[in-house]
Formats: sequence, C-alpha cells, structure tokens
Amino acid sequence: MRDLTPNPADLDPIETASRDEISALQRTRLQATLRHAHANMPGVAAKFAAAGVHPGDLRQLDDIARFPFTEKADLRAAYPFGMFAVPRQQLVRLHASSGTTGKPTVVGYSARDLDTWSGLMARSLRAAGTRPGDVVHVAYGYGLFTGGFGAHYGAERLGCTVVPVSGGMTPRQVTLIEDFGATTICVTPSYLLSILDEYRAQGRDPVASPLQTSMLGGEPWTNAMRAEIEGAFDMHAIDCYGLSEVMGPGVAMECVETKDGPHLWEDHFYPEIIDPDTGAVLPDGAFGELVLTSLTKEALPIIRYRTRDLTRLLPGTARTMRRIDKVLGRSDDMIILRGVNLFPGQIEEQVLAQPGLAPHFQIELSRQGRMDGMAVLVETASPCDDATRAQIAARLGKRIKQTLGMSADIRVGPPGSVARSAGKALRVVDLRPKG
Ligand code: DLL
Repeated sequence: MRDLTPNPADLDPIETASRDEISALQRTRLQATLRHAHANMPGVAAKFAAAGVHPGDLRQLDDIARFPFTEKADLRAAYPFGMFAVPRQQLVRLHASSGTTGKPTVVGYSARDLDTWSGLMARSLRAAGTRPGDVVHVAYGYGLFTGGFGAHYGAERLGCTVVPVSGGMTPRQVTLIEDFGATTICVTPSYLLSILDEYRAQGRDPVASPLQTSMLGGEPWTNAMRAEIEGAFDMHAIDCYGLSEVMGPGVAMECVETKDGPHLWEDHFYPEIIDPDTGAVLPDGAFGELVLTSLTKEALPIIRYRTRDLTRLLPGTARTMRRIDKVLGRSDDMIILRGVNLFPGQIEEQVLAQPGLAPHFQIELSRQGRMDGMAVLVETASPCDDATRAQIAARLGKRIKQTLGMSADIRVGPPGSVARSAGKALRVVDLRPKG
C-alpha cells in the first residue's frame, strides 16, 4: 500500500488547532445553535421550557447536560417538515431514512448546510488519502440515502473526478473501476465484498486494481474486515461514520496515517457519551451511547441527538479532534440471547478468523418453544465437499462457544449462498415471534 499521508499544509487549520481553540469555538457555536433552535423551532422551545432551561444557561460546554435530548421519535412526530428552523422554501435538499417501519425520518439542508457538508466530506476524503485530481468511484446509493450525494459533493469539492455509479449492477462496478482508473472507492464494506467477489468471478486480480484507498461506512465493520479488504485489494480501508439525522456521512472520519478510529469533526459537532439507561454523561474513555449536537447547522439544528450508537471518546492522534472508537453497533442491534449480549461484529471477527470461509455472514434468530436459538449462515470461499463443510462448521461453532459463550447452529453453504445487498448488509434476521 502506498503512503497516502496528506501534506500537513493541505489540512484545514482547525484540524490541528489546540484543544483550547477547539473548545472556545465549540462554546460560541453551541450558544448560537441553542439560540437559533430555540427561536425557530417551536418543538425545541417547548422542550426547553418543560425542562426549565434557556439558551442563556449554557456558559460552559458541559452545561449542555442540562438540556433535553432529541430522539428519532421527535423527528418522526414532526413528519414531514415540522423540525425545520428555516422556511421550507430555503431547503435546497431533502433526504430521508429508509423507514422500514412506519414513516421515514426526513432531514433537510439549506444552501449553507450543503456547503458545510461538502467541505466536511472533502476533509474526510483527504483524511482517507484522496487528493485533488483523483478518480473517485461512488458506489454508495444515490437517492434519499445520504451516502451517495454526500460522497459526491465532497469529492467534487476536493477537486476530484467523480464517478456517480451508485449501488448495484456489480459487474459494471468492476468494469468502471478498471476502465476509469478509480483510485478511491466510497462504498459500504459489505457491498465492497460483493465487488471483490465479482473481481474474482471475472478472473481479474483485485490486487492489480487501480484502487489505492477507500471510504467505508454506513454500517459497523471490524478491524478483521479491514485486514481482509486491505489484503484483497492492496488498498487502504478507512472508516467513515455519520448519520442522516446529524448530517450524513462525514461526521467523523478515520485518518489514513493512523487508522485508529474516526476523528469527530468537532468544529461542527459536539459529542457526549451517555449511559444509555440513565442518560448520565460519562467521562471520555468510557463506553456508552454517542450523543451529538450540531454546531453550525441552519435548517435542522439538532440538540443532544441520541444516536443509539455504542462507542467511546478517545483523545486526538493524527488530528487534535477527539476520536470515536470503532462503533460496536447500535443498541437496537444488540442481540440478547439467553441472557448473553452480542453484536454482529463479534460474529464477523470469528467468521473472518476461519480459514476456508468467505467474509459474508448472516445471523438468524429463532424460537423453539421457550428457547431462543441462533444460527450463523456462512459460505465457503470455494466449492468443497460435505465433509469439509461439516469440519468448518464444527470449528466455527467451537470458536463462537469459546469466545462468546453461546452455542450457535452453524450453516455452511456453497459460495454465493449468503444474501448480499448493494448497500447496508442485513446482518440479523429475527424470526422470533414479537412481544
Ligand atoms: O449511514 C450515513 C453514512 C453513509 C455514513 C455512508 C457513512 C458512510 P443513516 O442511513 O442515517 O446514515 O445511518 C446511520 O448507520 O447511526 C450507525 O448506526 C450506522 N453507521 C454509519 N456509519 C457507520 C460506521 C448513514 N462507520 C447509522 N460504523 C448510524 C458503524 C455506522 N456504524
């Protein structure tokens, strides 16, 4: 892999500013955001009144703990346009969450918001090692999902040649990467694995691809997966974190020179970690739920948004801004099986540690009588006989039992048997009766 460390002179000055400077900027911006939200969002003003707080109560950064949280339910209740702090006519873009259950969550951007987002995505791409003049292949979905457009505008801002492919039509993805000479790819890690399969199906060597770095996010993925991807393509695999309610991709981004967790762009977002049960703010270094407050957003300022993502805050390294640890998963994705808590990423690590298995997996939860059961669906990297499959199943089952303390029914299928997606992977299929 080539050294893609950006030239320090190319960074935004704030990326390496002192902590004091960052905190001072955060305080001014936080005060302005509270005033703006309070003045222009009736729902926010009502919540502040109910909690007995006023924007003027924020004198120090940690005074933010006195203000009420915003939850996804608040955005849902305001469907479609009830959360905006500017008139609808000033929104130049809408995005929305997939909304598998009920109504989608709608988010909107003013012209200035899009400008901020493009700037942060340009900064994020630069952190991944992308440079002006590079060819950036965007395989995140374009549409209501924020991934495609977010990466697109950022890459244009950085001065790259953007290829807006979106997800799907996997054979064509490979053709375009090769023919257009893409040096950066923006994609979910699980869809990148499908592109990798396609390279092999076409008899092409992924190591020989023009790709040098990648901006991977939209779903949790492990360092074991990073090693798999970096080895397969001989390119850097860099973690990009974000969520539509707070902006989209580019809220936090890992740096190619350190790969030690995404740096939160603290000039635009103020992070807290809370105990998800009590709501109490936890110190840096403690694991809990990430809560984010936007510092510069105009159309949809968001105060203390409960992301449900579990991580911790770590000190800055390649940048002075703090990092988040690799997101373990969402509290909603935590599997509780016979009293043991588990995240899909823990299964991912075990699957990737097994020789002979492809990096694809799905977890199926079911109930027999009063007993919950877990099946792990995996596939072999190349065709093999039943006896070999049975051996692999036994080995993986034993590893999961030893390391995670739970028994699982391991189902080893032939190559291609685990369901694929062109965007975020569906890791858990819960067949248990509801309620
Ligand atoms: O997934 C935005 C995005 C697009 C981020 C492309 C990065 C790259 P949503 O669809 O609103 O937005 O989903 C946000 O996805 O709360 C996390 O649970 C999860 N997520 C996003 N990035 C990561 C990541 C986009 N790097 C939700 N690691 C978030 C772990 C992630 N989880």
